[in-house]
Amino acid sequence: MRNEIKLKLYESMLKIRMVEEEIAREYPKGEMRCPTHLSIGQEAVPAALGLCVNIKDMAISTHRGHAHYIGKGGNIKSMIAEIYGKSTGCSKGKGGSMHLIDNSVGFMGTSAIVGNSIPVGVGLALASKIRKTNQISCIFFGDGATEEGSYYESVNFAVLKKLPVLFLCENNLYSVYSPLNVRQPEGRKISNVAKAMGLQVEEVDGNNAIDTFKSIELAVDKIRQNEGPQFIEFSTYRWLEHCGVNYDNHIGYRTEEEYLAWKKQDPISVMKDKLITENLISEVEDQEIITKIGLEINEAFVHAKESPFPETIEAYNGEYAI
Ligand SMILES: Cc1ncc(C[n+]2csc(CCOP(=O)(O)OP(=O)(O)O)c2C)c(N)n1
Ligand SMILES: [Mg+2]
Repeated sequence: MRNEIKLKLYESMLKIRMVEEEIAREYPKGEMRCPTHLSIGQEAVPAALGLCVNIKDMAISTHRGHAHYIGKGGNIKSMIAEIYGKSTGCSKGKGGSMHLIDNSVGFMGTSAIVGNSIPVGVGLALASKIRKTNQISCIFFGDGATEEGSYYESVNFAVLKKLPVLFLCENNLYSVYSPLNVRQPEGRKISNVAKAMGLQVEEVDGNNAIDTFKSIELAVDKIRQNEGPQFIEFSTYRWLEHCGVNYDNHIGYRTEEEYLAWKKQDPISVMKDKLITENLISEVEDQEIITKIGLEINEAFVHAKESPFPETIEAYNGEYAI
């Protein structure tokens, strides 16, 4: 893996983390009037995906979609304005945090309904195949979404038609407050079910950004070689509450020990240590990157706060910013 890619991967993860940390700081002021689901701790997969595909390739995501949008090359200004419900937002202020869409970077939408963006992603791949556009469709979803009927129908259709789809399952062990072991039979792996349905599958440590990158790069390559849809299950962990910006380990559905064990494998700190050990970055350079990203984020929040809300009449206009 080229050094330049390692640095880009680190910078992209950092950007995702810093944007969400700023959202977490500003959210309690009550100016972002939509539920928000953060991906802090889960930055490696979205950052890696963005570096393995082209801007014209398509991605589709879920209620937890900020990271995916930023990773895919999304515009931070447009995203923050959207979360503030402003007309300059990527969905013209009508969608909020859970409904981000931006055709200019191949980000085809996110949805609050668990599992319902999966068939849309498969449909996008079918369109790409029929139109011979060579775009691949990347579908982000959580472990919980694999319990939805739409997931099975979508996988079946993608395999049947050998569509250019990359299924990216971010298994963070929880669906809201329910751990996997109260939802799925013990010992049955999500990736094994996917394999049984005809997908080529990989299981990857989603906290290891380099392994994550390599697995996605390989899967994308296979899709481009017309080997059919690919599936990767990433193990990962969200650090904050399911919906909102707080820590919630004290409420009892998971333990502090479990959280700390995952936090120790923080994909960003691990990557930074690696870059320092390999002499690819110094502490000073790291600080420069942090300052640069910080300025960009600051600008985005100022822009969002200064932007107007959409006109009332816009509520009846079904067009999005595409
Ligand atoms: C069809 C449907 N059922 C239930 C919900 C409520 N809900 C919102 S997010 C969520 C958890 C989804 O878990 P997972 O797919 O693992 O994603 P994660 O939140 O862990 O990223 C649930 C059950 C919903 N939005 N839609
Ligand atoms: Mg989950």
